[in-house]
Amino acid sequence: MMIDLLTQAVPTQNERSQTELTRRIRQLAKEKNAFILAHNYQAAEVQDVADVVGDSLGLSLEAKKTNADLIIFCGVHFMAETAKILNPDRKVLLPNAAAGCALANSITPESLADWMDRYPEHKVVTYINSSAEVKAMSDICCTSANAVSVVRSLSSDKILFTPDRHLGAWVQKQVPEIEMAIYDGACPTHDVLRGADVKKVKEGLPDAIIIAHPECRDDVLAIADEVCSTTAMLSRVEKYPDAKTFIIATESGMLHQLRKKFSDKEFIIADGCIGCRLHCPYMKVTNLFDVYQSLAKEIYEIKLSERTMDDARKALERMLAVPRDN
Ligand code: CIZ
Ligand code: SF4
Repeated sequence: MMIDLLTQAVPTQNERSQTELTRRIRQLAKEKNAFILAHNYQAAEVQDVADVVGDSLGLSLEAKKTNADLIIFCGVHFMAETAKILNPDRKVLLPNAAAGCALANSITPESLADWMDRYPEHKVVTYINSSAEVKAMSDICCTSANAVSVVRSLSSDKILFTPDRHLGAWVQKQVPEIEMAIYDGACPTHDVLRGADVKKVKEGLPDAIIIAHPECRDDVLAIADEVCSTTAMLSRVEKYPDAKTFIIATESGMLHQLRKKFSDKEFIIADGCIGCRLHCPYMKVTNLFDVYQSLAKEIYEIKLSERTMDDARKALERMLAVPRDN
């Protein structure tokens, strides 16, 4: 049966409709006892083939609960690594090996060591968008869903926050009593969006509610009605039962879950141009055929040293003990 599936079609792009690929992926996932996770920023058809869609924290927790033999992580490399660290005995696959993350790549173990030398008294809080090696050097991890609570949970008035400078600055505003040194990385997808772009979209939609991700620049966050992680965006919409239109300042893939959940509301991407700037090339590199191949050939397996996994797991588990902010 398995051989049939592999030799039979693996058809060309034209022959293969998304519906047919989706059917085959689901069939193969059942045969192989595989669990498919997709991040909120993935292409709509990849989100739709998954067992669960969510943010990196929620998906890693889902991965912890499953007893599937294979975990297929449709997202970027650091997310699949996180799932592997939390599930060291399972086979975790990333469907497209080119799915990196410019923000995670902006910090290396060497550059973190350099910052740690400059701030020797500071506790290191590292955003989940980072490599396993960088997590392993950190005191604790955080996501956009728990960053403020994580910083507050430490018994330290000096924090080195890495690698996202916009998320760091947003946290600092909420904890002015803590001295924060903030690394200078940023997500290029969010960083190109300016407050002026969002204001222009809002001018045409004066009643719209603006929801922004904390990886955005502070001029965007300053005009947002809500600032939160992607998964929290789904619940923030419920705070505005009378609002019809929402301007969303994050990667465009997020609109798919919002539109599915709230079919009576309108969601507009904050640069006013779907597929233009708020489009992460790393998140969108994965397509349905990659997911199919990943399952069929069991590629690309995440492999990490035991030592790195053990150290990174300590930073992740400290974070998991802290409740979400949003
Ligand atoms: O943590 C994640 O999943 C990211 C990168 C975005 C978000 O805030 O959900
Ligand atoms: Fe990395 Fe930014 Fe893409 Fe997220 S949106 S995966 S932070 S480059």
